[in-house]
Amino acid sequence: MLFYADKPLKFAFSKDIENTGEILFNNQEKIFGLLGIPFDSTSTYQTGARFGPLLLRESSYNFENYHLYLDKVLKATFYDLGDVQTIPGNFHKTCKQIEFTVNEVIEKGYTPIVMGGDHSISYPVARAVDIHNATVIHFDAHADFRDKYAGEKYSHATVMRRMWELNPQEIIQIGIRSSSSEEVHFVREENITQFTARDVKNDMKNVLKALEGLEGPIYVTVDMDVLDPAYAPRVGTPAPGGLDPMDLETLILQLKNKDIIGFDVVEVSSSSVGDITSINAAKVILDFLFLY
Ligand SMILES: [Mn+2]
Repeated sequence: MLFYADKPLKFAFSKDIENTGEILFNNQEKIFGLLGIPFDSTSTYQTGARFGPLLLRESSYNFENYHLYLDKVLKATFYDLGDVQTIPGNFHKTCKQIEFTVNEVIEKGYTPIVMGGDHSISYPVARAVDIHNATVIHFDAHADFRDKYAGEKYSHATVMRRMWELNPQEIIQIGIRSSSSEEVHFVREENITQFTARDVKNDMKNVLKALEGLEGPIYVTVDMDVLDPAYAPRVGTPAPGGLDPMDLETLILQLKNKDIIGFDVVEVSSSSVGDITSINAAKVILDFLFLY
């Protein structure tokens, strides 16, 4: 690589796999592999999450490699591995390619960080990561527990139901403020831990306590509509009354010292440089990386 040159279309601060040669893995530290999944064929309202990975990478150049609140320089080792090839309009074929690719990423020793894409893409990622016996932390405005949406089993609106079927240890939902009555019934029947957006606003300490007590492997899925549309208007399905970026930062930083086996950020449908939604989404990924 030229000393004063860089490839702008990889995530800021990430290592470039082509120029690094053989990657040396040891068991001492996690090495993260960033993957984009430009797929939005299940979106129902604002489409454009296929541009999420592109705009997320672009927005990532807006940040320092130093975290003021943590008083820490970014030390995490992470590689931008590029985008998974998707088949627009075909979830099933795309699903197979995502699962295959994330499996490869894991076999090579990386912990995957995935940039969606609409929320349906979290299901094949969770299959590859194997969330059986893991705790799933789900940040979202919506419960996503429908069995079917518009007659379809696989959708951004059913993704947590499909993930629940993979038998995770527990699902903890944070920021929820929109559900069907069937979903509320399901949450009660299946003892899902759910913190609404108002729970976060009125009793953040209680939410932080629940996260602090977690042991064992954890998979994290962040639907950016968890933020209020004031901060994340370019998402598939905006819902008023959401979290603010400081709430989300506090919650992500609470994942320190946890065994995170996979992390995804989805539903960014930004379409222009400097868009507030992709800026907030890039910040979520960087906050997570600052934990290492
Ligand atoms: Mn969702």
